[in-house]
Amino acid sequence: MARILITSALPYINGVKHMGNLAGSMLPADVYARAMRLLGHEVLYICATDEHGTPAELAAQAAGLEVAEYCEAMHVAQKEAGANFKLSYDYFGRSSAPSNHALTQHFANVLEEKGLIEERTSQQVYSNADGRFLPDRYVEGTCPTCDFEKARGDQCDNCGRLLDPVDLINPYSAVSGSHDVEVRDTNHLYLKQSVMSDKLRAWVDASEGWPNLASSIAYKWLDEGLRDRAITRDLKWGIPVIDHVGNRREGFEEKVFYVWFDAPIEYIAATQDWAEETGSDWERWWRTDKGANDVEYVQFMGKDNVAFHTLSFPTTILGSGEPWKLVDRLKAFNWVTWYGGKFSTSNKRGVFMDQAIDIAPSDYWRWHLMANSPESADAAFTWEEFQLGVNSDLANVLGNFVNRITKYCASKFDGEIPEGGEHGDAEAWLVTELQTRIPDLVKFYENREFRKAMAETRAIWAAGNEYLTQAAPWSHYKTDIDKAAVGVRVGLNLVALFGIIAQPIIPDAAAKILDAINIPEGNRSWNFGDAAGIVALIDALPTGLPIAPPELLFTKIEDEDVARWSEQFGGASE
Ligand code: B3M
Ligand code: ZN
Repeated sequence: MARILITSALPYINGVKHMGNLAGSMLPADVYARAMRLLGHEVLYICATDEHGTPAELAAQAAGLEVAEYCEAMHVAQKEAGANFKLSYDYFGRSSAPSNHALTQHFANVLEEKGLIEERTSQQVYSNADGRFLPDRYVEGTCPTCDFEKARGDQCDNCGRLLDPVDLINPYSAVSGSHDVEVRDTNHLYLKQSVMSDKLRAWVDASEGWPNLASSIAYKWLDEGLRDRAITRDLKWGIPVIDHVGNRREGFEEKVFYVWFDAPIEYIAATQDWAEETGSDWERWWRTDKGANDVEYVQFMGKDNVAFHTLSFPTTILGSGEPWKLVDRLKAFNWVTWYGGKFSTSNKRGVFMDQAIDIAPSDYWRWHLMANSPESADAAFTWEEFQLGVNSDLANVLGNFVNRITKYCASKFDGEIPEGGEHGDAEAWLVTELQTRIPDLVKFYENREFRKAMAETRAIWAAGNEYLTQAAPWSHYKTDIDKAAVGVRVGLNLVALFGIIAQPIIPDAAAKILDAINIPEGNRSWNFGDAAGIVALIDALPTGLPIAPPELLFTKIEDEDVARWSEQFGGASE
């Protein structure tokens, strides 16, 4: 069994995330973590809120709160939103935690010793109206690449290009809107990524199991030539820059580290906090000299985060010369769009995690977002598809199967798994189906091919319905009760199997199903065995085991619901 470290990109602190954010990092990481645990692997799934930088300060200002207070409140809100969606983090930390301060400062000092950080004078946008430097998102203007007029100082939302605020054409202050800005000299620390170029390329060349989306982004940046990047900012909120004796570095008393420098380090710092809280050992997950060589480290993220995870963070890790664990597999996602356009809070387009949970149970969202995962291209969310997926896959295919067979058993076989009868053609057909489909399902999960895993899950559920049509216990009941008993017994074994394979995706419904047919917690893992094991699987439950139909599993989504939600949150009608 393997040891698998999983991280999903740290949700930024400036608000509860929308469903596209959920679908592009945290949810697939959770589904993968659950599947790997079921397969018996030792899994550690770490996430945290990403709390520094200009968006945090701007959002706090808008909320009329001190930034520390704001972050505290939003961390709690995001943690709760994650819990509502059943995200099974082993630890959900904060990048503002003391552990991350210490580790970030450690990395900066080590990198400077190695000659990879140097202090340089640089030009920054200064606002006369605001009396301050304007880092990153504090300044907006026209993108030099695509002419988009509302590009932010750190990144153009239109073409995706990473920017330096001084690159912007016609810049203005995002704080006051003032155009009275000028470029002034100020000192910052620079991370010399350019020096690491060859090492990074060799590492990317050697990587395995990255989807094309991830490696092509890494190569694009390497081919263009890596630029050295400032890793400090003129801000108050953040991790202070210190010297070797722990005082604030001279000339940096008003500066902190750049959010993207400290955020990925939080993956490690959060693991330290987890270890502290649970009395575990963090080093065996992160230090290759302390056992982390055996760890398979998998990262999940949206495509806009790939450059930071394939180039910047690896520069920190590799550049330190210390034995830290690097990512092994990197799963990157495209966007979930809202009817082909952007999610927008201000225009009431799209659903955010805190609203979504009031609309429908988390299982519905989890199923829909995973079945339509933006793996190879952007995927449009629509209420109509949401309705269709929930009604047909969950309610009709899975829900009906479970209800039909458990109710029939309750009414005709005293609610106990019946004995008697022999397997025949229908069972032989079923076994052949399962013997190819179950190993495929496991393989898709192992390869993190989520759409395929969801399609296979659905196909297995559908095979159950086909089996019942063939076995038709209700038509044999009066003439050959043993034959009916076989159909009911095998059907109930399928109920168990369907619940067991549903666990990573729809954990609540899966638990209801497995509870209803009294499957002990210890017997819910994925020990499918080989071909012979799969033969045994369809008749594994002890006869006489009491079962009951579960309470209602899925409520269908009506057309009126779709109409109401479209009006409230945007939809086709706009
Ligand atoms: N906070 C994701 C974002 O909000 C960013 C990820 C950090 S991962 C270390 O764009
Ligand atoms: Zn642009």
